[in-house]
Amino acid sequence: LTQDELKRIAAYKAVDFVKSGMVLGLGTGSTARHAVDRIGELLRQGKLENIVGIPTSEKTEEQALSLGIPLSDLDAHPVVDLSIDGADEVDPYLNLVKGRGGSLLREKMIEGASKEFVVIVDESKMVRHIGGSRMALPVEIVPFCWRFTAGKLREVMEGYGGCEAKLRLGGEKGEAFVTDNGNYIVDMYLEKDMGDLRSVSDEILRLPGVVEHGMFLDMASTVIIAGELGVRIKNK
Ligand code: DER
Repeated sequence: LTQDELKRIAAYKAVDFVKSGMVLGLGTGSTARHAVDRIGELLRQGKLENIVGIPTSEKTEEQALSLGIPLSDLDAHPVVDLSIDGADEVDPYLNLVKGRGGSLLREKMIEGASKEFVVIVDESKMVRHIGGSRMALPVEIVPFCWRFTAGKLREVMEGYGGCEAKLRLGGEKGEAFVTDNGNYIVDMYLEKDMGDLRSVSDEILRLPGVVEHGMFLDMASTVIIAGELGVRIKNK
């Protein structure tokens, strides 16, 4: 099975949790894309009705619109019944790293407002400790004096084993990547396991130029893991 087939298997399994009448948080990324496709298909087949989707990115909004999924937002629905989204890393306590697609702020707002948050991954995303895999831990920051804020992030992380902090670049001219919210992203590459995730999170969020980071601590209620040997469902 290819990685994308595993992602689709996990995504379809998560859509089994969807009931007619639900307000759904629609995730962003290559795994969540399969879940949104599946929801659109079931709506078209009449197997699901009265669904309202809350997209976590402009990209997902476009996909959902093309599928005819009725859309709304958190202002109209401050409580979401169920969110389905991918993740970049999942630890044994269901803490996540997300945001390598750049949508972490809207994802965290919508998934934080959800009664249930089902994470869908292929088995390659499972880790012992989040942030330790030399992959990026994304932090959304305001563009104003971004070098200052990146420097402050490096300072904070000195206390947690140190990190490299790199501005995420987009476009062909190598200019800064800009999020749906008009902000920048600094990708932090950590030297070693951060240890106390909650205190790292609090220290990062206290920096004035920081908007949000990609650690989703104690937020997921279920993770669906698709692997070569089948699909596992792990609850909080
Ligand atoms: O950027 C994001 O938050 C995505 O949801 C990411 O965490 C998972 O993306 P993938 O399904 O394409 O691996």
